[in-house]
Amino acid sequence: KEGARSEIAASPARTLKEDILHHICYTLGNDPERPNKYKVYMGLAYAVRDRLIARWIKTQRALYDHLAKRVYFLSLEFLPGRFLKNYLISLRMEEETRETLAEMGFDLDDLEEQEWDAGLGNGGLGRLASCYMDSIACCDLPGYGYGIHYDYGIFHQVIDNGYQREQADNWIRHGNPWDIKRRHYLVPVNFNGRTETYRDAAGRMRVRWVDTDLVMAMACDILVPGYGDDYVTNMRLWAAQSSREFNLETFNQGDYIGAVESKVISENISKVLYPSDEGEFGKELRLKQQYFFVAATLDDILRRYRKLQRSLADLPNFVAIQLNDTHPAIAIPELMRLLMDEEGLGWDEAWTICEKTFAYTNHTILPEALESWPVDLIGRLLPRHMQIIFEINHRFLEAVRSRHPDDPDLAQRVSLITEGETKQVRMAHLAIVGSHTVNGVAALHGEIIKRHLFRDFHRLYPRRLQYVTNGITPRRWLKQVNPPLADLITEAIGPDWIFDLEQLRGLEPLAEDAAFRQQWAAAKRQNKERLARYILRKIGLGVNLDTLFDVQVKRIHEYKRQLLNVMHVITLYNRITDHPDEPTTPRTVIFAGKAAPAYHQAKLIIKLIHSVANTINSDPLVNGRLRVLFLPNYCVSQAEKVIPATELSEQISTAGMEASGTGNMKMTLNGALTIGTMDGANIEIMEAVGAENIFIFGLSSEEVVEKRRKGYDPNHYYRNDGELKRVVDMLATGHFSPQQPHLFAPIVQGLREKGDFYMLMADYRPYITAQDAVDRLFNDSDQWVRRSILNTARMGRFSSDRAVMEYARRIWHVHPLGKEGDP
Ligand code: DL6
Repeated sequence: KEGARSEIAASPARTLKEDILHHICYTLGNDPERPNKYKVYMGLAYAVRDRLIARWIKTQRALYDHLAKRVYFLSLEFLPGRFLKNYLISLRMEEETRETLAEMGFDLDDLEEQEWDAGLGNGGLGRLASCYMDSIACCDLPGYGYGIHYDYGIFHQVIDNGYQREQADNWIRHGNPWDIKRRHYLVPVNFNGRTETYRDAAGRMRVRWVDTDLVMAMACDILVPGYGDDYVTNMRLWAAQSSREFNLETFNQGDYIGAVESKVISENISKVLYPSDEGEFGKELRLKQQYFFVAATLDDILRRYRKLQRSLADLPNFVAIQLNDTHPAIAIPELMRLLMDEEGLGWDEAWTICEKTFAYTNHTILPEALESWPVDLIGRLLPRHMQIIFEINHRFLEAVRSRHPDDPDLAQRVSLITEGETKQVRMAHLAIVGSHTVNGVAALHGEIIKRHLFRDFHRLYPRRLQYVTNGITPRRWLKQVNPPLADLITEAIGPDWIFDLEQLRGLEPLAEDAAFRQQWAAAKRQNKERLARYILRKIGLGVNLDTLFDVQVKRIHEYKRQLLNVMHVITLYNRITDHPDEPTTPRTVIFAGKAAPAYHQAKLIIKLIHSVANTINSDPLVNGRLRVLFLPNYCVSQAEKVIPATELSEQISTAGMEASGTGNMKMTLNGALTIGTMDGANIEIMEAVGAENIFIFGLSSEEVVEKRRKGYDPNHYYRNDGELKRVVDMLATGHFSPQQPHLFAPIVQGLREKGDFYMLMADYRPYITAQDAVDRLFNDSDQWVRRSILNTARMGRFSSDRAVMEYARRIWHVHPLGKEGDP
């Protein structure tokens, strides 16, 4: 086979400039003598893609030669952001490209802005999936991502009079040069219909799914390169296409348009990403999306596996499937269906294969985000799967009852199906029962799922529940986004940190070096300047570079407590206006984030931030010492500008509620100091950087639980803390909304009358005290920078390379290509 293969050159014979012009001419069909930004961006993109494709083909050939076990990462969301710079860095072409573009009269940073973010995810979960794809490629792991090629990604947020408005994000309207569309490769996916039993040729009773509606899944590949070598893998994103078959009856009755219409409707499946990470259950289209991408993916996996000509019993030795949350959990009954109905295996054999193949990651403990689907809906859309789920449940509960006769309620608690009027399938229970490993995403989260969320399952399967602390890719989140700091680090300790982040430890001694501290501070200053220019461009607001850049950027959610941050801002405002002549630590408080379109309280918080900002920014007494701003349309490319400039990273969720967080890691890696609660990965960040280099405050997760159990009284804090009372009263009396004095009443009610579920009132004073300590430290700039260096130096553990290698060793049992013999 080797001999028959044609050699593929990693780079075309043409120079980069010739290549760009070639693509402008022959791919875009434009005159290369008159290039503009868009054409040059597209020409460059195609030139880069050529180089990636060559490497991708080589990688895939090598994988086949090595008969490697592969991991398939199934995720309903990926949040890659922009590709161009990331690809250039991976191919180590950035310098060459800058020079070539300069020669042609263009600037790379400027050109990069031509690219629309690929926003195919809501936030943390999708961005994590993209970091893991990067690390899978960088660690040479045989792995692929699988998801949906949405036409519309996460909505574009605009702010109108302080209110969030959503606009459609048609990210591919100008075409996407990075997509490799496999138009000929269409996988059939069935819906609806009914099941029937029949006897096969051997006389065995079998089940088949018939009279279905057909939709086709078209494969679109987006390449994912490693760093500085030839390894390239891909995400395969499925786009829905109507089947070629018409509804013949309608067609023959002369209703041609009607027949076409029903075909076209099926293409809606991949139209739009659901813009919320929770609460979309019951929406038929969402379940359709889940099954659509799962069915196409499993078809693809088995097609590839069949080429190996091995028995199906061997599948788990060659295939690992990771379920990124429960969104793809319908894969479990789908694999059962394929193995039994299509391949003729018996139940036990098929179930053993499933259990050994799947693993499931839980990303949330919020009850409202735990998926459950009405039995009726699954029964209608996927009748065969509903039968299989019932059977899984039946066998599982029988085993539970016989093993635990002492606990008669246990079966009901762990059942895959809820009792009650509308029976629901609990997808997390399905995922746990059908997987060999279930993992949380940080140490605390791992404990919480074992002790609370999935306690019964932990008892049933004592070794199944684990955790792998999340990680972030150092290529994008330091090298790419922060050139001044990355260059300084490379100058100081060499470039190996880019693929071995633990090397950052080498910076520790330099924290004591005054000259290095100065260079470190200068790099931060450059990033602050860049962000200040961006802020001016986006919202027309000037910011003072000598102020502390205090940043909270993430989805807007009550548990993330942007409101607590606002309460601190109002406290600072009151102090300044009470004592205008007293010196204060000047701050620029920056917010950004999207609220789910139907999440009214979160949207009201966005309005509140704007109202408070308007009042403070226009008060002459404040005189530039405090500025508050909200950057519209938070997305990956915006994060890339904000994070390197951050000095204070706000990670202030109610303890026990943030599964991990990854923004916390990105900011710390870029030299920010954290103010945060003992929540998610904050705890491990504290352990890594040292408690003296981080500002930790507030209730622990056990204290939160204990307080709720004992009966929490938020008004106790209101009555006993003068500053807090004043802040809450200002919200209640319309201080920031004089035209509509009751505008923020729902926020006050949440705090005072509805039980303050997220415990802002209890954490207010500890938070303010921690913020006061921040102020003091920021005034000692030498100490601040020293700690900033130590924070970065100790972040090695939070690389996504470490995380995926943990998955590879402990969960997937896959090896880097060429290292199959390694333990
Ligand atoms: O694990 C990635 C990320 C965590 O860092 C966040 O703490 C967590 O909130 C987020 N979870 C989601 C919820 N999705 N679901 N289901 O995005 O996951």
